[in-house]
Amino acid sequence: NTELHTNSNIQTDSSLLEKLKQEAVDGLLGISKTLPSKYLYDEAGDRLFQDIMKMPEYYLTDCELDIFKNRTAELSDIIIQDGQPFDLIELGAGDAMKSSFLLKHLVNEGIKFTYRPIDISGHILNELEDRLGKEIPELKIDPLAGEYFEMLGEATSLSARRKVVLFLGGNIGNMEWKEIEKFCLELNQSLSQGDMVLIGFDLRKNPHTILNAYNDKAGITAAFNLNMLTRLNRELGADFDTEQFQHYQTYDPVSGACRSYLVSLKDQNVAIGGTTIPFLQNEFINIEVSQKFSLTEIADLAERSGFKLLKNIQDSRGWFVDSAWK
Ligand code: AVJ
Repeated sequence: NTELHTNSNIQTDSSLLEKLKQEAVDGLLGISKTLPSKYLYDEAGDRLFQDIMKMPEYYLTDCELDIFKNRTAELSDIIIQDGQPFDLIELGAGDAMKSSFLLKHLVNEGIKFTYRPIDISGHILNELEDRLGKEIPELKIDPLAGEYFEMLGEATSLSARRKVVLFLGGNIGNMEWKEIEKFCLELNQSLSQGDMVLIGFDLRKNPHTILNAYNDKAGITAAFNLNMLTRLNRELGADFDTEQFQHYQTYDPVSGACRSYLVSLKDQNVAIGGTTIPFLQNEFINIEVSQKFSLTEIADLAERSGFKLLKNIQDSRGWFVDSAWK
């Protein structure tokens, strides 16, 4: 079984590189240039995101940590349900900093479950498996490297047990609204009766608080975004001059969308995977959206995608919510 996983992961790695090339070139050839934000997370990107999470301005991690540290019993009560063994699947697990509090609690209670972290970054999954193996030796862990739904399908074919899917960190906000709706519908369709999801949403709040979290003075977020270009240089042999692109951040309280862009500082050509991409001065690349939500929007979304909202658990400031749906 372990062997089978290793093999399928190696295959996934080379097809992921092909996909990176295709998606990057397609995004840059469009009328409005864009790059998929999931590609921010290479090894350097993972490290820069760790730095972002340590910034005082970046409240999201503290909020969800507050929930996972202080409301652990409530979280596990919702998740355990009938007491039968289940699979705890985490989409975009990253370093599992928040979920590890829940994992420890479940293990301490003697609950039978397998933790299946799914992440696009095989690198971070290896580190995670090593670390959790030491921190929680009794934990059954079985990582899957790749895209969410492909790996969710794989997880379904590996076992018929009840599934609890974690999608934390406000990662759902990295999609446009249409994609969010499609994602939730697809999630609902790939699950069975009795399965459930726990989704972390960053809530609407003072616009200054939100903008500051993505526009830090030290320039860590800027470096995080510019690293995407460095990654394309390294992995696809592109020739972006990162000095000639500038980070620009916006938050629109009407739509709740917080967006980051890289602005070209001059007319320039960039070669990428055999294609030349022309940039005009001040032309921008759309890098990332971080959507912010109201509780009403979340309840509507659950209902429209066929879920029943079980419970909302918020941090003490009411800035973030983990929403449990069945
Ligand atoms: C990891 C998607 C939750 O959108 O807040 C942080 C990524 N981008 N700063 C977010 C991010 C810039 C982050 N998520």
